[in-house]
Amino acid sequence: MTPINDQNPIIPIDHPRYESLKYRHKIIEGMKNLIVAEAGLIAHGRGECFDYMLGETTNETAKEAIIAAVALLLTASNAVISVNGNTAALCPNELVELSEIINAPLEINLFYRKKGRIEAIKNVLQGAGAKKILGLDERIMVEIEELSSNRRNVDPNGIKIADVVFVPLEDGDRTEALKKIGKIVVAVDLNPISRTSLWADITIVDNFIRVMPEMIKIAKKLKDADEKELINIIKRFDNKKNIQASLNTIIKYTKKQKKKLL
Ligand code: PTJ
Repeated sequence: MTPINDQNPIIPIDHPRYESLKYRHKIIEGMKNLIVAEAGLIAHGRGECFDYMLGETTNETAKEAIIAAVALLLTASNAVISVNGNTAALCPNELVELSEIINAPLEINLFYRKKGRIEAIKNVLQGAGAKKILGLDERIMVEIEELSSNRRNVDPNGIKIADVVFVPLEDGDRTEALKKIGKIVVAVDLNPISRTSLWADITIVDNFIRVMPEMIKIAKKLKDADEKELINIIKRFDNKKNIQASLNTIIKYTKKQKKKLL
């Protein structure tokens, strides 16, 4: 069996954890290429831990949140997709495709502003076909005063004027700040009790790598739906109940694993 080599990750496809290792190595490679922050590796590991406890599948609860999220993004006047290092390394093609289908621009917004990262992320998105990327021109950026981290610097044509902001894989401060300035927030976070999850209007508790293809599929389906139908989907969705259901999934899954030990 070919070993997993950190320098040249050749992961045997019959490895029981092939998928998980494949994405782990995308994050490692991303860090070497400046796309991912060093802390992005830790964030990814934290996500993996919750994914284990959710059974590493997109369950019905997550699907409900995904449908509501897409409906919300499609009804927005100015939706924007916020891109950080981890999301750019994991699913650049899907970010570009979703952005085109829902007509929401991609804005690079980073917590760790190491020199060269914006450029590296821009390149990976352009390589995936992105034609327009916001958050690139330092000279025009404006500040969100409610936020003290680097994420306060936003594009005047993107997050600043957006009514709905999609923040996959996020740190809690910003979601709270975005809520305080009246934005509607859609989050993807495997941790159902993170501050982001609790503050967001719609929280998709699932792995970003599974969420993106599912969102694209649903967006293609709902794109031509009439607004009334989309609004009904949004109205029927209850984020608190959905998060509770995700926590129940973790409890059930853990109990099932426990029983296997008896
Ligand atoms: O690229 P930057 O500089 O903007 O930095 C990005 C990171 C991710 C490093 C930064 O935002 C950060 O430190 O985030 P946190 O506070 O670690 O939060 C990340 C959240 O995403 C955690 O709750 C993780 O459980 C969750 N998470 C990690 N990987 C995934 C995930 N959720 C969904 N899908 C994943 N693949």
